[in-house]
Amino acid sequence: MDYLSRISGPKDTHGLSERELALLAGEIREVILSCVSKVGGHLAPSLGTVELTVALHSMLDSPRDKIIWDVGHQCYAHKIITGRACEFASIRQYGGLSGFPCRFESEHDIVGTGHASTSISYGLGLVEAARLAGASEGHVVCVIGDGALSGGVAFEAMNQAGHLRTPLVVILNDNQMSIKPNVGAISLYLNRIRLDPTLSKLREEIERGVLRIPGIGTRAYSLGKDVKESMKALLVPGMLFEELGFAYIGVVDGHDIHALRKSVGQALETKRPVLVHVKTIKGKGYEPAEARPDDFHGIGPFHIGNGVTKNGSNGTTYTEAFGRAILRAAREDERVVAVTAAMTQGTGLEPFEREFPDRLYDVGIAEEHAVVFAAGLALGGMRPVVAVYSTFLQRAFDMLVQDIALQRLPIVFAVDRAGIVGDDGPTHHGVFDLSYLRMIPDMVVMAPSSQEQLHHMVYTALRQDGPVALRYPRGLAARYTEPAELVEIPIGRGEVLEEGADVALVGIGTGVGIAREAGKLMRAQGVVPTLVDARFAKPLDTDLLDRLAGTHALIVTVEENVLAGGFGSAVLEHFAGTGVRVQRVGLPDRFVPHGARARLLADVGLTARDVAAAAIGVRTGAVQIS
Ligand SMILES: Cc1ncc(C[n+]2csc(CCOP(=O)(O)OP(=O)(O)O)c2C)c(N)n1
Repeated sequence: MDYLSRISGPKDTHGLSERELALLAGEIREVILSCVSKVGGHLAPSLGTVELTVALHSMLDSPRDKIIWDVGHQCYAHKIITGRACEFASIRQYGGLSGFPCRFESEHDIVGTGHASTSISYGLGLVEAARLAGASEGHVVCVIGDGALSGGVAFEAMNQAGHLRTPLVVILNDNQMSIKPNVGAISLYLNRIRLDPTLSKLREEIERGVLRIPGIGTRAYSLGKDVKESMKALLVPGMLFEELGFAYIGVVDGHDIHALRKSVGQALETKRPVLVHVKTIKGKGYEPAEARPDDFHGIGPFHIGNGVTKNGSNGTTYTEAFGRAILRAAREDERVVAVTAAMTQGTGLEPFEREFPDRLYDVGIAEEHAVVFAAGLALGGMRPVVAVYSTFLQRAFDMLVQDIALQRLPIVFAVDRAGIVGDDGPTHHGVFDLSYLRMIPDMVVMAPSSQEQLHHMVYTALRQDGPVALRYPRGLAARYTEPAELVEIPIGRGEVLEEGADVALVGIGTGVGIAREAGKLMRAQGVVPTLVDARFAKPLDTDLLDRLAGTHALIVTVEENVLAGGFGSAVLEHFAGTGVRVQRVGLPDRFVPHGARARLLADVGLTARDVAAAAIGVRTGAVQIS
C-alpha cells in the first residue's frame, strides 16, 4: 500500500501524478475487496466508482468543495480517502463505520444518504444557500447513478437547477445497472448516447464548427464555454440534459483518471448546471462482481477466490415465502399483477417475473409512481400487489392516503424489511410503517407471525375490496411450511395461541415470537401468561382485547415498530380512560444505528427477557407503566 499509506486526507491526493492516482485507485480497490469479502457490503457499486472518487478528490478541496453521493452505497473509496482507511474494516459493523455517508461520522460526508435520487436537490440547495449568504463557498458535485436518475425527485431538482442556472456539477455514474439492469425510457436514451459514437463525434464537430463560423465562432469563444454549450444545445436537438438547462459533457470513461480529470475540470469551470456523463463498469476489477453485478450489489461475506458467499442461508426467508404466495395467487387469478420499484430481486419477485413477465412491472426507483400506477391498474380491474420495502414506502405516503385509501382501491402492499434490518442501519430500518399505515382510514394493516400465515394473509388480502398492507421482516422464520389449503382470515380478528391467566402478551408480527419466548421465561417464574397473535394492527380486535382486559390484570403489547403511533398505541387508544393496564414493548423514539439485528434488538430492549421483565415487573409494581 505504497500510496494509500501516504493518504491521511483528500488533500494528500493533490500532489500525485495521474499515474500515481491510478496506482492509488488500485490499492483502494484491494482494500474494499478484502474488507467487504469479510463483512459484506455494497461491493459492486463501490468498485465501480474508485477511479471517479480518486479523480474527484484530486481536483476538489473537500470539505470546502462538497461531494454528495446519491444513495451513498458507492462511497467506500470516499471513506478510505477521507481519513477512514484504518477503520474501514469495521464498516457496517455495530459501532463501526456506517455503510452510507454519515454527517456525524466525517466532515467530508456532507449529508447522510441511503434513499435514492436526492443528491441534486441537496446540491442545488447548498449552492443556493452559499449564493444567498454571499459566501464564496466551493464547488458542489453530486454523483448520481443511472438507477437513481430514474427517480422523479432527481428530475424535479434538475428542472429547478436548469431554471435557476445554478452552477452545480452532476456526475452521472452510468453503469447501465440499477440493482438489476436498469429499466425505462431514460435508460434506453442513455444507452443510445453510450453506444452511438457518432453522437459524441457530432458534438465535437459542432463545437469545432461553431468556432470556425466567422464572427459567431470567435465571439462565442470569447464569451466563453457558456455560450458555446448553449449553441450546441440548439444544434443538437434531443439532448435531454441540455434541453433541461444543463451543459452536457460525455461520454467519459469512468476508469480513466486522465479523461475524468479533464472532464471534471471543464465542468468545474462551467458557470451553469453541468452534467458529466461517466460510463463505469459495476464491480470493476473483480471478475465475479463484473460478471454478476446484481448478486454483488449488496452481498454478505464471500470467498475472494471464487466469489461464493460464505453464509449460505439454510432456510426460507419471508421474502421468498411472499414470492411463492404471490406466484400461487397469480396462477389462480389472472388479474393479479406485481409492481416493484427497482427491487424485483429484493422483494422476491424473480420467480413471478420468470413465469409471468407480462404481469410484472418494474417502474424504476419511483415509489410514488409505483403506488399511483397500481391505483390505475386497480381502477382498470386488475388486482395489483405492490411489493416494496417498508423504508421506501415512506416516500409514497401521500399516494397511500390520497390515491389509494380515499379512492378505496383494492391494492395489496407487501411491505418487506419491516422492523430492524441490521447492517444498513437507520436509513433502511422499516420501523415506522405500522404507525404511518394505521392512521389511514380504510387501510387494513396486518403482519404475519409465520411464513405459513403469510400465505393465508396474501390470500386474504387479495380478497378484500379495499387497500391492505401486510408487513413482514427481513430474514428467516423458524421453519417454512406452505399450507396446502389457503384460508381467508377474518379481517380484524386476532388469535389466542396459549391460554393463561393474569398477564396477556399480545404480539404482532415478529412480536409474537418474542412474546412466546417471554412466556417461557415467565412460566419458569411461576407466571403463566396468555399468548395472543394480534395479526391486525387495523382494524383492532377490540372484542378480544376487551375479553382479555376482563380476565387479565395486565396487557403487554409487543411489536417491532416505533412505539409512537404503533400497535401498542392503538391498544392504548382503545382503552383510554378505562383504567385497563397496558404496557407497551417496542422501539424507542430515536433512530437505531447499524449492526447485527439481534444486537440492536437487545440494545433497544426488544427481547424476550425485556418483555418478561416488563410483564412481571409491572405486575408486581416494580416497574411503572410507561
Ligand atoms: C428510494 C429508494 N428506493 C430503492 C432503493 C434501493 N436501492 C439501493 S441502490 C439501488 C440501485 C441504484 O442504482 P444506481 O443509482 O444506478 O447505482 P449503482 O448501484 O448502479 O451504482 C436501489 C434500487 C433506495 N436506496 N432508495
